[in-house]
Amino acid sequence: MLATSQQNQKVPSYVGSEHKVIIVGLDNAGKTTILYQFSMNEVVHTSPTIGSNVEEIVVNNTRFLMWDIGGQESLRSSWNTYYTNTEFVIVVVDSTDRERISVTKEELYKMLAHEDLKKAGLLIFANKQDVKECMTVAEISQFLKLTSIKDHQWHIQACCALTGEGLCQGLEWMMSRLKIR
Ligand code: G3D
Ligand code: MG
Repeated sequence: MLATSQQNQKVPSYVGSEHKVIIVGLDNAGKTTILYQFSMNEVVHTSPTIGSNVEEIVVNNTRFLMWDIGGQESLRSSWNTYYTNTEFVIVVVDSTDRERISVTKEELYKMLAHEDLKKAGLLIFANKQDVKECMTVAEISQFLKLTSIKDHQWHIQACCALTGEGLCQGLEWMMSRLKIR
């Protein structure tokens, strides 16, 4: 189901333009691994992202331009320079990192309040579900108070970026949101 732009897929005229997606989350959450799973379907050795990586992903003839934005503290203040025209925000959570989930929460609500993200859909990947004793989707949802989010469409998806498990379901949710607009 996943394909990259290199495969020269024909895009029917009704599909329209590309959808801009930004992938955010704290450093070490798994953002770059997820992006490369999407773009190459293989696990790569990653290094902390300086600045940003961008990949075009084509799923069932829908094109997503995905920006992987560095998550180190020094880079978080520049996340907003990427917000213009963003249709989806993917927040990657390291489900093993109980200490910093509160930082994720803070960054999440800051983003949701931003004018340029008013209409953006929110996909949360609860990553690293392969690790024993990680936080479950229910725990993360509760901690992030997701049910209180009424002004954005959102979805939380358990995943393991190393194997790719759960990633397609996340993309499918994004596709389903595009259809009902
Ligand atoms: P980032 O881009 O959000 O900073 P990376 O995160 O994609 O660079 O990943 C950070 C580390 O977490 C990497 O390990 C990566 O292999 C690991 N990782 C990513 N996803 C998963 C997952 O689902 N499960 C597990 N167990 N590990 C994951 P290293 O050791 O290369 O630093
Ligand atoms: Mg990275």
